[in-house]
Amino acid sequence: MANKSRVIVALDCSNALEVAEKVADYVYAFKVNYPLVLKEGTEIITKLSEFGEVIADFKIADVPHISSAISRCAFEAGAGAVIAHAFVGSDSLRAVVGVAREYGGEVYAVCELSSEGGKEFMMPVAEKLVEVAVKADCDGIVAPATRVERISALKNTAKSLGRSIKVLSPGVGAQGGKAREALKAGADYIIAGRSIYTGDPVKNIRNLLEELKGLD
Ligand code: NUP
Repeated sequence: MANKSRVIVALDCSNALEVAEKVADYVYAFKVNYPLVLKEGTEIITKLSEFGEVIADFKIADVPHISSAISRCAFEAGAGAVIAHAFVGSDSLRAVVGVAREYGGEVYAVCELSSEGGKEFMMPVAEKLVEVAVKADCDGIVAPATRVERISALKNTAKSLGRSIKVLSPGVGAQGGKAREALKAGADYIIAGRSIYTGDPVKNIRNLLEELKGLD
């Protein structure tokens, strides 16, 4: 992926292409989710890929052959990475990684959701989910910017298994997480949606990058 900044913009807005064009020079990648793709079709991934790398956040969580098929749709459309759920277990995750490798793509596994509900079922088993992700050879995990201590805990879990994995961290801005804190806690990239695309996206992302100045 291009290495322009450590910000991934979640394009959960109807004017995704317009926003992407405006902020392309400031972002590491774009992330698309179901609301946009269900409305616009996977062609939106192809169109967005002209402005930068696209991560398809389909939170893939099915039996292996269906998880593979979903991943293939994303990569065929031009995605550079997909997000899958780790809780489905090693077989599905391995299937997704297998498809990703055919396309030279990456897989990130959700280990703990950033929302409050993420504490109910995921948090108690998140370390175990990191282990599943590492063993399935995922490129990284998704961990919450809303609870930055969990970013360091989960990254350290991977390290203790002998793998240095990338951490994508959503929950910045509208969900209350602080980008700088998330990066300091060990996130490699932060994901921000509403706090960028609401209002003036260029002004918003410039302000965010200003906040992050001085971090490597
Ligand atoms: O734990 C997660 N939390 C989260 O918000 C995992 C995610 N993939 N996301 C996604 O990040 C969510 O689906 C949305 O696309 C984006 C956050 O958007 P915002 O809260 O910054 O607007």
